[in-house]
Amino acid sequence: MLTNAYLKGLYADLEAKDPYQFEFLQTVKEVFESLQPVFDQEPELAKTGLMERFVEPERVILFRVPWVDDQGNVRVNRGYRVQHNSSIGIYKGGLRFHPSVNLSIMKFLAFEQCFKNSLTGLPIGGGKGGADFDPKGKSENEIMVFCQSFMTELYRHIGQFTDGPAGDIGVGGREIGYMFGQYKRLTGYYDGTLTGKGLSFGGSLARTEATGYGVCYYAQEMLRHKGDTMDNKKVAISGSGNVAIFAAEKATQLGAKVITMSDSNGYIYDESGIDLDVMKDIKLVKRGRISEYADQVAGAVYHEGKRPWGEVCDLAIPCATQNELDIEDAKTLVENGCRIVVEGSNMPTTLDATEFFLANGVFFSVGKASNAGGVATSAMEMSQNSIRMPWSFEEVDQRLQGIMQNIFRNVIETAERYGAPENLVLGSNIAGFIKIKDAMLAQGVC
Ligand code: NDP
Ligand code: 2IT
Repeated sequence: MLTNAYLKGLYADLEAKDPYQFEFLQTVKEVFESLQPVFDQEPELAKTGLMERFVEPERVILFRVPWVDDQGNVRVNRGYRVQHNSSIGIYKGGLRFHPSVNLSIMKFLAFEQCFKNSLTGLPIGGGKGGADFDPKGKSENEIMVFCQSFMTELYRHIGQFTDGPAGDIGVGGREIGYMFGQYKRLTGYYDGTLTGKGLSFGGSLARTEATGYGVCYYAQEMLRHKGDTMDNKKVAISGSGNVAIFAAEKATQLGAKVITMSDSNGYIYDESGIDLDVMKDIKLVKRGRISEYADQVAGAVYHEGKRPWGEVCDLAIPCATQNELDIEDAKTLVENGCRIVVEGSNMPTTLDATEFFLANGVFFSVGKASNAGGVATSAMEMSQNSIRMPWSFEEVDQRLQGIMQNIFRNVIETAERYGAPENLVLGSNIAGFIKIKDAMLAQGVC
């Protein structure tokens, strides 16, 4: 609950100004609730106008994306780039192509990205972008044409010293390739502005795997903190995209059994553990639907229109989208004995479900900490591009593990220091915030 008068007042102002920006208001509320001990201890912070500035993006770019489909029809989508905060580094964050994209979703993602990027310990500020374009059912040519049109406006707002986009939902290696090609053509620069590039043109080894692997490295730290390991754990994962697939791969390598994965149509349950070769073939090669898994693997069951949270598991790792785990799901998970929830997607858990987990002793990590391995590896891709020297898979993976371990240590120690031991929500938000606060104060009113 918001009790600090300054934060409460500011939240009320935001709510009055943008009552329909539900996702943005949701993340601000979660963050403000966490930051209360800081503002209670340092009331003079209120006089700096710090939070009034921090909740406003430094810049929002909203643009038209016209393109021509295979039938010759002119189509128009909305493109966005929210350059939220550059106090600790260039704006950095992914691009999402999904029909649900709107200003609220872009702002929530950009705001979360600031905390996440700060937690990595690397010099990156926060941004996010995308379009309300639906890649599903589009031909290869339509995807390329859309990406080129999107970049034809975006290129003037980005750069290795200003703003570095990457992938997110609906944007993977294929789309980054098309966007990089167009960026290079328009600017003449061959540089590290875009990350998640193909390995033959400046991409980093282990970037594809990094978010999912990082989530599991973080889960490993959480388990270690409890004197436990991944070995023999039953893991429920949602999603079957980039984050979900590589979270499932690393969890399996660490000895766990992944029993569920999903897409927006339903989920599959595989008692004997997901066969990742089959899953990758369906999702990464054929771009098919998850229901096909049950047709190919004996014993697997497909549940149409349902989410996986009703299955008995030790760990739940949501890796699909925002608000995909609600209060009813949270109650079911707890009832079924799930004690650890590690967010792979951004803000998958609703606020009341988050509160329920914390109140019921679930060790719960917010995505801005546990999924930070993706953006951290993007920053490593930029480093390799700058020094014009690629690192080996092992080197990047080692650094990624170190970064995830450091984030966990920072988060758990911060939670302890602010009187909320093991509250990883509070620990993540405060730890991410402190570096940004110090930088913003040092740089004056700007
Ligand atoms: P992908 O597009 O590769 O995969 C997204 C997955 O989530 C698909 O299985 C998709 O199913 C499912 N999904 C998307 N929207 C919905 C919805 N509304 N309801 C149910 N399922 C849905 O994206 P990523 O794996 O890259 O991203 C997943 C999450 O992780 C996002 O929250 C993203 O912001 C976050 N993230 C991604 C990072 C990255 O490096 N890629 C880094 C950090 C966080 P379908 O195919 O049916 O749409
Ligand atoms: O949410 C995220 O952190 C991402 N989509 C990755 C951002 C990046 O710049 O790699």
